[in-house]
Amino acid sequence: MKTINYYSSAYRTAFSHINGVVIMGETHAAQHFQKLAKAIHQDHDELMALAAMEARHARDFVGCGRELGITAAIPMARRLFQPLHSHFCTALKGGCLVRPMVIQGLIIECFAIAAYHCYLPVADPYAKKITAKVIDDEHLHLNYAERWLKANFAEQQEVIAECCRTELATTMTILKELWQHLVAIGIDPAEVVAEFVSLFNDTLIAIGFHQNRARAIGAAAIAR
Ligand code: Y39
Ligand code: FE
Ligand code: FE
Ligand code: FE
Repeated sequence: MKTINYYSSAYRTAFSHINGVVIMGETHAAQHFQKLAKAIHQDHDELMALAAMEARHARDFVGCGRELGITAAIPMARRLFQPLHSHFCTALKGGCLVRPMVIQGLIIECFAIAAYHCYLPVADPYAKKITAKVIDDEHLHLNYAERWLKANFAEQQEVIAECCRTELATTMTILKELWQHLVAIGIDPAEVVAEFVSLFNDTLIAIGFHQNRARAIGAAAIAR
């Protein structure tokens, strides 16, 4: 295991950008689950509980920056998440639940789990404890979306597939823009991509896609 100097200026600049993306992502995630709670009455309380976890994550990751004496770079993060967030909001306003569920519950959650998992071995001791707990929560969020999409799979599979094609491309753009910052904090971005594609593939199969179609959806995401 290589040693990381959490106090080098290269580490701190990169961490500031990654920390900004994480805080922005968690803040959006909290809003997204609140909006879903309003739209899916039968699951209101469960979704509000997930929203509360996301708000907690945002606060906890602010604490990770504070611990290192680093301020998050928010403007870049806001720009990176803007497309996913606006696609989420536009679909929901148009009365669609499937797309918002795919964007937040499948794509963003799989991205979070893959990225946080790759971050764990290179995190400072304070952030490591927090990240480990956060990962457990993210699995609950993914699990909720998996159940919901599985129950709606028969009527919605084409919408789900199309939404994955569009939004996976959006997500890969975020990852590409973060590439050098990830490298600078000790994460191999190619490993994040590999873990993401693998987890996403398993999730597509769990909600009802046949193996070949699941693999094709994932392959299209990384081909661009
Ligand atoms: O469901 C969630 O909590 C997702 C919002 C969070 C997204 C996190 C995005 C992570 C990007 C790179 C992190 C490298 C450690
Ligand atoms: Fe979270
Ligand atoms: Fe909005
Ligand atoms: Fe989450």
